[in-house]
Amino acid sequence: MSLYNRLFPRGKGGRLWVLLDPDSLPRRRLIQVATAAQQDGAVAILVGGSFLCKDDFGSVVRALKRAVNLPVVLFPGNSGQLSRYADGILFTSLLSGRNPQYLIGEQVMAAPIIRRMGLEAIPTAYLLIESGRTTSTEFVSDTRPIPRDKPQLVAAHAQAAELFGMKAVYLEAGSGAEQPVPPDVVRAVRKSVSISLIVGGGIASPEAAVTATEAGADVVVVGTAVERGGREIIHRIASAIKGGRK
Ligand code: 1GP
Repeated sequence: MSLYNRLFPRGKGGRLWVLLDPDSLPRRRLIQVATAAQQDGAVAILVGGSFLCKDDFGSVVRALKRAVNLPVVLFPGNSGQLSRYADGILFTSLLSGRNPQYLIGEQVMAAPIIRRMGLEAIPTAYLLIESGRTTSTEFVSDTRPIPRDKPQLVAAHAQAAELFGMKAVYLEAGSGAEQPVPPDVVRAVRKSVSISLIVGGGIASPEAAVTATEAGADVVVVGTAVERGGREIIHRIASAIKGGRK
């Protein structure tokens, strides 16, 4: 089965992916969190970050892959975050921005390497939504997020992604965002496109995850809350959103 079909099984919404930033925790803790995530109901592990300082990305991915049976998927902040040990990659383009480096430049650098590694790439529109303060993604990418009170503008970006043939949209408030993506933005995108919908950034409670899911997210991504809160939060969020929209 393709990675895409494993990540987005038909008719099954309400799925939790856990994002691990290799810089945020010692490797031993990353493995513990990934193992706990698997036991507690997460269905995939994303690995990456907009700003990484350590130089052991590949070996972290390999260690995670050895530790869990879940798909381990690259979510790279740039073309340096690649590893053949992953199951595949969210091949993102920062469509909300107007910086050519993150629209196409990093992707051109990465494409031959991804091909050589044999990684399945899932073409994904990455849309940064304003969330209350400057996030690392905003600063590092030197792009402006889309205003959070403009759902139709966000939806237009998602429609452009679908017309390009992309398979998923990732609505991103930014890691540790003060405010997650507003539900009316998620709803507007859900109504406008039929491609898979991923929502992340600032989701730190079962309630916030349910709000995103009810608004139409197929997948909720949680990183910071898992790093801070440990396994209990994984179990609570995964249970709360299981089964998707009510
Ligand atoms: C960040 O969407 C992810 O790229 C997850 O965000 O760390 O705020 O959960 P958090």
